[in-house]
Amino acid sequence: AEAQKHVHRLEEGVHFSSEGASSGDSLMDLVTLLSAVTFSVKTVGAMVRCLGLPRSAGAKNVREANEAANETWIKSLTASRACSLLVSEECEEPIAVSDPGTGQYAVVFDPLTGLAEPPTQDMGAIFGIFRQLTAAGEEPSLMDVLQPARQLVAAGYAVYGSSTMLVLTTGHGVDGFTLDPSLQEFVLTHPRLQVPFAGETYSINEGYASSFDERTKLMLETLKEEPTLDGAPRTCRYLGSMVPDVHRTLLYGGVFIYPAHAGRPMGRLKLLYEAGPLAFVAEQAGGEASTGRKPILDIQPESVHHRVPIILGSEDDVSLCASHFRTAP
Ligand code: AHM
Repeated sequence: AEAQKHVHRLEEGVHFSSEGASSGDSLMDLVTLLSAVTFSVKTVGAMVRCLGLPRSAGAKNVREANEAANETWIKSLTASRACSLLVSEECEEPIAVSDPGTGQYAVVFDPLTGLAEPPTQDMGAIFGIFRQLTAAGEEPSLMDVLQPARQLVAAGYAVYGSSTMLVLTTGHGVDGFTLDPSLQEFVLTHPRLQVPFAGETYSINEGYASSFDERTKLMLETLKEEPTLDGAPRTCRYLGSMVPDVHRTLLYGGVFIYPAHAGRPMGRLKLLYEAGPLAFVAEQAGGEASTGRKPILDIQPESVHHRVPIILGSEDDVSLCASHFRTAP
């Protein structure tokens, strides 16, 4: 019983308010959607643990794993009857939920990111929930998801690493939950997560250095030459898997960067279901996220797979990096 006192389960840990949810119905729908997200994360997490096993009942390769994860998210969100529109990184077009119930929400998600063949690194999932702009009872439209990330009602990510973690916000701070495999419950392990003001690591794929523009090259030089607030040199940490790279950055401070470069003039990461929800989490935890010129949260998506460069993490480090992009060329 003493141990049980310290176990706060997911339902008890999330901070809800009726702000942004105009009725009790929509608040209930939001809770239902978060349950569907939790179910998806548990299911995909179990599949991910079996990847690479010769006679795995689940996915056998990257393509199958992505398909299975996508199907899991679509099925559980659809079954919630709490949303009308879905945008997945795995689907070219948005999916209108044919039987939306009372659902007034649109959900954007990347069901499995960072998956490599063979599966040698930690992976993750990212999601964001918007309140639909079209009136109840009307067909959902693209406008329901083409909203700046500042309009998100909830967002979060799952890390499939040494443990499965779910980090989420409903716009009232950020909480982190760790899956207790024996209970199959998410336990509140990181309440009120706060990003340190400054950190010691930077996270960027330096392999592209020769194709960075002058500003990005200068930013990188600054990170290498300018000591941290403690006077220590910075350390580079890059897994090439965005969710664990961002998770480490949020927990310990520092900066995660995926810049534009000659091969990817808009960067690689997608605004709607990668950069936007992660930026929302970062800002809710006291960090920052910018393209260098503008907060990620203020970018108006032009399409569902719109890409943006991203600099995300500790306020001091993001500001140092972004200072290289703010002046006229
Ligand atoms: P995707 O948009 O094709 O899913 O790729 C996203 C992943 C991120 O998890 C990771 O940060 C990035 O691609 C790594 O890209 P790179 O190998 O170019 O450094």
